Amino acid sequence: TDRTTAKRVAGEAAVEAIDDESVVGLGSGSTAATAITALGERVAAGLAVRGVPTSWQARQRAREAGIPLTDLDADRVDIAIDGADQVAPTALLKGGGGAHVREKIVDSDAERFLVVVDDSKVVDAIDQPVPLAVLPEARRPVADAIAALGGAAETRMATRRDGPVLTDDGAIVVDAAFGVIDDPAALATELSAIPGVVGHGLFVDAADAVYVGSADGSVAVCD
Ligand code: DER
Repeated sequence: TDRTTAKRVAGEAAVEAIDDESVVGLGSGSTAATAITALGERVAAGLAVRGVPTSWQARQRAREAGIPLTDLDADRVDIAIDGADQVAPTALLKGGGGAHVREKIVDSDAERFLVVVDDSKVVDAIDQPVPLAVLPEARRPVADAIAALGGAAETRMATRRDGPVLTDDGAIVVDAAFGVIDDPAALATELSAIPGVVGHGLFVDAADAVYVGSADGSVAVCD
């Protein structure tokens, strides 16, 4: 589909920015997956890199792509490539895949953080619910705190098992709807302060460059 082409060309373009001997943060989601595939092809052609996966899924994809793996104890990340659900001028919204806790750790450790998206993700302001990663026993107090901030909290329920979606670290995902978010930095600070919230999907001033792919196969790089 058009979205598939747009995602693929964005991922492939970002991978061209990776230098030999780099430690690469490997993002989660379908757009980052195209970057992992493209990186695997460069590894097969002789590029020497080590990857730090941001999720169980990214690790499996990296292994299938033949990318040697490392971790944050052994290496600092030189460049991270990751997707996003929305890209606004000063913030990203992430967490559609529930990988945002490890993604934020890896993406923020990176010297350079490249975001790869199809053009449907670029917005003037974030207006989708913000995914929170929440310790299960804190669900109700966190929901109350979200309400006190003027938001509406909804626990993300799984479709293929009874019960909630669980992150790789065993947290539940609570989607907090605030409508249009005019000041993502302020909201990010408030969300981080809620006891029991171990991560949220607002990445403020995080991206060093955004690769925006389109259905016609073109890529715009905004940095
Ligand atoms: O979970 C995330 O933050 C991912 O980056 C994700 O939401 C983007 O997924 P997509 O590239 O499959 O749209």
